[in-house]
This record gives sequence, structure tokens and C-alpha cells, in this order.
Amino acid sequence: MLREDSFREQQTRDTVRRSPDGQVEMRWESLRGTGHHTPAERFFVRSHSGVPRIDPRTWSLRLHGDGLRAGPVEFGLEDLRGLPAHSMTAFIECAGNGRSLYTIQQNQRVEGTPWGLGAIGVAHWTGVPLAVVLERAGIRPDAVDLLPRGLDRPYVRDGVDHGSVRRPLPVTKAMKDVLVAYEMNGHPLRPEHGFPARLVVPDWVGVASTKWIGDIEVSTEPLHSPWSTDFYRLFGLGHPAEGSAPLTTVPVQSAFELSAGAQIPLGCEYLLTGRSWSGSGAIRSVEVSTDGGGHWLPARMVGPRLPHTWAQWELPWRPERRGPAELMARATDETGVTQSLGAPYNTKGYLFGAVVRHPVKVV
Ligand SMILES: Nc1nc2c(c(=O)[nH]1)N[C@H]1C(S)=C(S)[C@@H](COP(=O)(O)O)O[C@H]1N2
Ligand SMILES: [Mo]
Repeated sequence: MLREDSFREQQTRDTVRRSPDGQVEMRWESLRGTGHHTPAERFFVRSHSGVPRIDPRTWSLRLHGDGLRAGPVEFGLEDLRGLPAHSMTAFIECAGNGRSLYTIQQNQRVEGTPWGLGAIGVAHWTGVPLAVVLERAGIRPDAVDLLPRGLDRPYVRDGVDHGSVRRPLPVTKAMKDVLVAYEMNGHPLRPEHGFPARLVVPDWVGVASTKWIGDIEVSTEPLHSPWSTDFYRLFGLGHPAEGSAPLTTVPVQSAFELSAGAQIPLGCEYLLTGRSWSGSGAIRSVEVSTDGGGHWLPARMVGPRLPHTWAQWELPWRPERRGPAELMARATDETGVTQSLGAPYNTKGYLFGAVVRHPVKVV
């Protein structure tokens, strides 16, 4: 069950929830009746160490390392804009999206920002394929790993300086579908979303999508950083001591465009709406239960079902009993994976893919 205090907050008309340390969570109820893409001012924000101010005139993206044929290469913003532009619609979702559900639904203690389900957004991104940038920079055929690094301040936690946010990215993924984006929904990136340029790594945990990209090491040897060894792996019982492999694709998940504890009038037809997504491919179908999982009905899919983005759905509901009710939505993606009723525990509360029990009140 989502918490009651979030119920009170959601009486307000805010479209986002802000935490004192600068993180911003999108409120799902604010998406009802809006289009496919998340407006930039509602898009969640997750920054490890604040938002750097960057002068676009002096900014450049520097590629270097033994994986380049002829030494370092730099691209200014105008250089990037001069290359053939490519656009794609894709979600970015934090690995910790839904983390609070480990505690709320499974009574498990986990570390990290206690996100509800709003650490996700979908945007229309425009930029240059990273593959094009790498080819222009003269990537060697035996390069295996990249290390993109942000220009934000070093990340310091518990007195340890981990350096700037940087996470290895396999060359195979980089060449497949990663974008060096300079526009979000047709406008230059906002400072909090990575101005002047960021990576967009579709389907993978948000931390792969480096904001304020400053340089990329190109290597013929595997690379490591705290973001691939200490964070963004699964730790805990059932996992090796050093953790799982570094996290890549996000699980299947669904959300109602409704606040926790929303009041639904008795005996009237109410149109339940929501969205589902998966890092493994397009959504195939969604089922909805209005009685805590006792019965399931197929939702009607609205609009296209495409990979890399969410699919929208709806189902009319005429509640016939006053009092609390529990809504659930479970999606199946094109690989045949369906959301389960429980998410396997991990100490850092990543990848909550289980069906969410969404409390409402019939009045
Ligand atoms: N340079 C840099 N890139 C970063 C981060 C960061 O703190 N610094 N946060 C990452 C994480 S954990 C997520 S979930 C996404 C969030 O992107 P957004 O703030 O645009 O929603 O950015 C990723 N890229
Ligand atoms: Mo994240």
C-alpha cells in the first residue's frame, strides 16, 4: 500500500514532489489527460551532486583512450549540431524507481531515495547517435568499453570522494542505440537534465544516461568505476558478495494515473488510466484488478505499443461498494515476461518490478 501521508500531499495540485536535496519525483496523477511525452518541468530529476553551470560556448565533449586510432578528439556543441540529427522517444527510469514499495508492500528495509513510481519520464530526444560520434573519433574495432563522465562536482558520500559520476558502457550498447542528446521535447536540455548534452541510453537504468557529458574514455580493456562496482548492482542474500553483474535493462512496470488514496465516487463509471513499460521491449498487454488481485480484466491499449517507451491503457470501472479498494495493474512485454506479485529483495532496493497495490477510497 502506498502511504497515507502521500495521500494528503496529493490533495495539492502540484505536478511533482520535491525533496530537500534537489531530487524531483513526477506525480502520476498529473499525467492523466496529458500526451505521451512528459513535459520537461514534470520530468523527474536525479542528480548525485547538484546541477553544474556550463557555458555552451566553451563546452566540449572530449573522446580519448587507447580505443581510438589517432589520439583524442573534441566536439563542441556546434560540431555536434552540425552532424546529422537523430531523434527518438525513450523513457529514462531510475534504477531505484518504486524503491519505497519494497518497504510498503514487502516490509523490507532498503537504502536510497525512497521513490514512489515517479522516477520515470518519457521524452522526445534529439541529438547525434553515439555510434556516429565514435566513428568520427576513430574508434578501433577492438574497443570494448567506454567510460562517459559528467561535469558535475565529485560525488561525496559518507566521507568518501567517488569522483565525478561515470559509469562504464559497453561498446556494443553504445553502437546500438545510444544518443548524445542536446534537445528534450524540441527544446535545448534544461540545466537539471544535463545541458548542454547528455547520453540517453534507452531501456537501461537511468544512471547510464550521463548528464552534462564532458568526456568519454574509449578502451580496449574492460573499465570499472564505483557506479559499476559499488552501486547499481544487486546485493544481499542470493547474490554474490561482490554483487550481481552491473544493472542494465529495467523490469516491466505499470502505474495508474491516480494518486494514492484517490477518492472514486460510488456507482459512477470512472475511467481508470495508466501506463506500462519494459526495458526488454514493447508492452504486449495489460490486465487490471480492482479487488486486490481477485479478478483481472484486460485493459484497452490506447495508442501505439512501441519499444523504449511506455504504452498507455484504460479500463472503465463502476465501483459498487463503499470503502477502501485496491487497484492493481500487471503488464506483459513482448518477450512474454509478466509482472510478478513480489520483487526479489536487494539491499539497495533497485529494480522494483512487482505489481503495485494502489489504494483508493470509494466514496
Ligand atoms: N553526470 C551525471 N549524470 C547522471 C546523474 C548524475 O548525478 N550526474 N544521475 C543519473 C541518474 S541516477 C539518473 S536516474 C538519471 C536521471 O536523469 P534526469 O535527472 O534527467 O531525470 O541521470 C543519470 N545521469
Ligand atoms: Mo538513478
